[in-house]
Amino acid sequence: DPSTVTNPVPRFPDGFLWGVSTSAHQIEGAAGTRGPSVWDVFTSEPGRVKDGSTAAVACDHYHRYREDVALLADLGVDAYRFSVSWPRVDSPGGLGFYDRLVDELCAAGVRPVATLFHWDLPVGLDWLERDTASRFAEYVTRVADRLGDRVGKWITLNEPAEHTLLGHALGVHAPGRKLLFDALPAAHHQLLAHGLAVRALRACGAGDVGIANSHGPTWPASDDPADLEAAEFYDVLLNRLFADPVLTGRYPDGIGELMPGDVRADLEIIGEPLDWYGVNYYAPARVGAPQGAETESGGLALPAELPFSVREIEGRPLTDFGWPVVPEGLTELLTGFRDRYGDRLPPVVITENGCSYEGLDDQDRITYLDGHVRALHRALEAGVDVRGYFVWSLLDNFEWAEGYGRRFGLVHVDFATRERTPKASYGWFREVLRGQRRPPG
Ligand code: GBH
Repeated sequence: DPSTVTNPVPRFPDGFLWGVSTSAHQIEGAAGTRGPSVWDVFTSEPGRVKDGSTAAVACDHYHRYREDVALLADLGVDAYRFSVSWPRVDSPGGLGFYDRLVDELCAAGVRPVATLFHWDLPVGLDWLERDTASRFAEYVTRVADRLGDRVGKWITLNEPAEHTLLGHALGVHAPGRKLLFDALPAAHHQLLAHGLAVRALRACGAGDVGIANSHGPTWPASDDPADLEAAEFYDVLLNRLFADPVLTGRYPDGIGELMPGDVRADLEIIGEPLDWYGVNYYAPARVGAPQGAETESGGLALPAELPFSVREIEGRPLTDFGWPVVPEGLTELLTGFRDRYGDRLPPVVITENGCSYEGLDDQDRITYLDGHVRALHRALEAGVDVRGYFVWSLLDNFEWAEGYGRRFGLVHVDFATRERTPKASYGWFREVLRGQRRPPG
């Protein structure tokens, strides 16, 4: 029986939050009332998404949310992280869907954790415009007014780093801009939106507010000064540019000067203290000096003119996506955060961790998740205050520019019939959760 845990994962503290994550655009489909998002436009343009697919139906979660909540209840998670679609909320009656979803979750005893932005910006808005930050805060108030009596835990933004890099600098995600360093204002405006949203949530009485930032350790390609410098720059750009202002109210040296507007006043808003800090972890990056040519990392082409190049991490198994499997990178990342940010780091929740593999008997996914849960426990033993762990993802779903070709789910989705089938990893996770609840001894 693949779901039998022969060597049970170590016991996490009481109250540790176990969950799974999804996002609106990747699972819901466009049914019901929902205006278009930048992702609807992007996927309608030829050549943008690998298999030419769109998320018009995706997992049809909009119609099947009851079935999906039943899967969550049967899995035995404490919490479910979903995202609220801004263009849906902007449409008449759109909030009703989340009302029903949240009621269903509460009835099933699963705590709703709501992400307020997971890349599906309403058409007509633009993160290069400062005003989008205030518009976000208004939208957040509308959501919190309606759901705040039942949603206790909030995430302002998902991965502004990826949304800036992939969507605005490299153009491989919506809105498809290739601005390289001119994309930085999109980062600043998202960070400002984060800070304004924290204040808006607090004004609505919300007490448990965080963000979900993507992070991974940066490993220099060698001790050569040119490699060390390139790796340091990459780390500033992808990790610290998003963690420093949120946790310390400051940009890393040299970054504030590149940002638009009155950055000092904005940083006071961006640095609004959080109740917890969400980390999405997938893999470390091996980074060296530029190589005078395009480099490829995990399926992503990086232009030659960037001041760094991304190299292969050797000697590791790769997921179907080509990402290396490095569980101890999670321990390293978290102890590194604790050392860097000290008392300014609030309790940490792993808001995403997972991998793409084919097949229902997904032993590779079990190995990946098992390794990362153990690595997380080692961070806890090393004194990092970790409060939760969410697997990406509950369902196979619309994997952005990869379309339906990458499967991250604990539950398989047949995209012809939308039929759900739990994989071996679903059974494994259920056993882990049962083990955590067993009385000690
Ligand atoms: C997340 O982004 C998204 O939040 C989610 O919507 C998405 O479905 C999920 O991940 C899976 O892609 O250096 O080659 O090892 C993930 C962003 C992508 C950042 C992988 C780190 C490491 C690639 N991450 N990347 S590699």
